Amino acid sequence: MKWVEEVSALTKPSEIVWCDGSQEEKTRIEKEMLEKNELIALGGGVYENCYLYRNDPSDVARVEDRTFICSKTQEEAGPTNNWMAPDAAKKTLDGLFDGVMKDRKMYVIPYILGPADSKYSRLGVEISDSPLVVLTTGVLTRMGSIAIEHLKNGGEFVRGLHSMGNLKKEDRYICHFPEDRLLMSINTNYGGNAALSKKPHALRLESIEAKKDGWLAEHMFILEMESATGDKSYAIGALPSGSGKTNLAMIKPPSAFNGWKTRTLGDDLAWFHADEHGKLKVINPENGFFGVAYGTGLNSNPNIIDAIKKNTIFTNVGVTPDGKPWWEGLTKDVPEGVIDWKGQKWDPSSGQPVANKNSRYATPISQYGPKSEAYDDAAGVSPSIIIFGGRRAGLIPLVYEAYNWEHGILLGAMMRVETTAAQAGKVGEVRQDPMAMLAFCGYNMGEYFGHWVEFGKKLKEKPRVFFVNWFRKNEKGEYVWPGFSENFRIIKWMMDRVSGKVDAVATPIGYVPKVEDIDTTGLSVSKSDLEDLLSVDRGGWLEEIKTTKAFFEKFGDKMPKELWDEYYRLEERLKT
Ligand code: GTP
Ligand code: SPV
Ligand code: MN
Repeated sequence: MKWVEEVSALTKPSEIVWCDGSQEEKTRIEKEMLEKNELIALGGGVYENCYLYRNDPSDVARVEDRTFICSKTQEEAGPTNNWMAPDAAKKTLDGLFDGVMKDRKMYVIPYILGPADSKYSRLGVEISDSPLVVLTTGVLTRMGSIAIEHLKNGGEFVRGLHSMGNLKKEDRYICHFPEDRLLMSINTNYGGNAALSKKPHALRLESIEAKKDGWLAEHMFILEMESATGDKSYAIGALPSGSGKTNLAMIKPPSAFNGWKTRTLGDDLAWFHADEHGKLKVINPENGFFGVAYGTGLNSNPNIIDAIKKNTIFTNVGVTPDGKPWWEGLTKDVPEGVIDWKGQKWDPSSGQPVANKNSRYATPISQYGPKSEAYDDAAGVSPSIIIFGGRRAGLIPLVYEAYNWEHGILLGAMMRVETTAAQAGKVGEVRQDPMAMLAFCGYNMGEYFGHWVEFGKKLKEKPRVFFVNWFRKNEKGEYVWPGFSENFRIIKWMMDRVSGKVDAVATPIGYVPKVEDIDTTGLSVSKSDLEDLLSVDRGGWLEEIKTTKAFFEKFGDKMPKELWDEYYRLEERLKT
């Protein structure tokens, strides 16, 4: 309450609103936004309690160059993070926040990350003048009274201060103060910049806590698989933003895999701990999905299509004349008279898409059909498979497996992938994105790699580590692998590896499947294409690892010896 007073003295709002997370509150905020034309009600006889919010066109993705870690020293933030000295950053931000909420309501938004009764869960409070942030946090976390109850028990909490400000790009800041467990974000209203519970709290700040307390906060999906005989197992995986986590989390096995069931626990974030028996325990800190709409349809992700027909907030999608949301991939043909994501009548000759490529839906997990019952389980689940992967038009095989835990960490740390529309800047540029955490690790990534090594020592039984690439292209620029539900064939191979049903080919980069061990029943990919997708190009890999070596060298003596050892073993195998 003291902090709320301080913030209101600084930002000078017209009113303070304490959020309780109730349905009445949600309805009231929606109504106020509708009246001000900040929300558009969707319907068309299909969508129920669904709304469209249009972000400013200059504010539709995370801005990595405006995101700062304000640790005491630059060394703590490491070479992959933008750094500002905490005092200087606070001075600038206090100036920008001074009086910024004049004539606006200030919302106090308490939330829990993780199942309410889990010992792994964490508390936060965001103060924001954005009603969109209230609605989004209401979907993505356990928000309101339930969090207040936990705060009353004296729980520590992260403070997040956010204002839409004036949306001016040059004055946009997303700042993290690890010493104070404080976040400050201004002049943006886009998801991951403004809804501070998500990337700023659950990853950037908690990754630092996780390092201190011996756990890991990761950018990963969590998937449950159940065989025809009722055996359940779990896979978690890191693919960079806009590279397939949500789709893999919601995968529906192809018809050839009769009897197999898949269910979702989480699509973006995973926190892992080792329990007292040395067992890996993973929870999803979130309570909903903030998924990419563009490209999502019955062909790619049939599981989500029903869930997003109610209680969903869409951002930056198009809208049909009868009030349905629309984006490329939802249906085959563009609807007549569609309005584009900027609110203009779409011009087919413009060459511009109807929906923004980073358009999204925010949907509660509770109303999603194939959710795992374990999503709200305080104890978490124990995955036997860890997947790393990303978008690469060439070189990286469809799938390969690490030789051991340390080698698995190397696979994650070596990740070089193409950028997507999820972050502002150039799309399709290959860059190093270790564990899909480049933009989300709140401290020196050399130490982060070392922490992965240490964490592994706590596990009695380590998950197997795999690397995937669904995005290899042929000379014509087409994807060779059909992807989406067909990816289950590869997951099935991973399960067969874990249970020892199949052996594999040892190559310099790791184990690669024998072509005959990938179930291709009903698949259109030819045997020679599959052989191609699984081939290892030594020359190309030697080039690849040169770039990685230069990247690793940036971390100097923070880079763990175990990873260098694995790196040199890999280099040696490739050369000989
Ligand atoms: P963030 O929410 O930004 O972290 O992204 P994400 O990793 O959850 O990615 P998502 O599953 O939303 O996929 C992003 C884009 O990749 C979408 O346009 C998908 O259609 C596309 N995509 C996902 N899986 C596949 C696949 O197996 N093959 C192909 N070709 N495209 C895919
Ligand atoms: C991502 O970019 O990885 C997302 C969307 O999941 S956001 O939460 O906006 O970062
Ligand atoms: Mn993400």
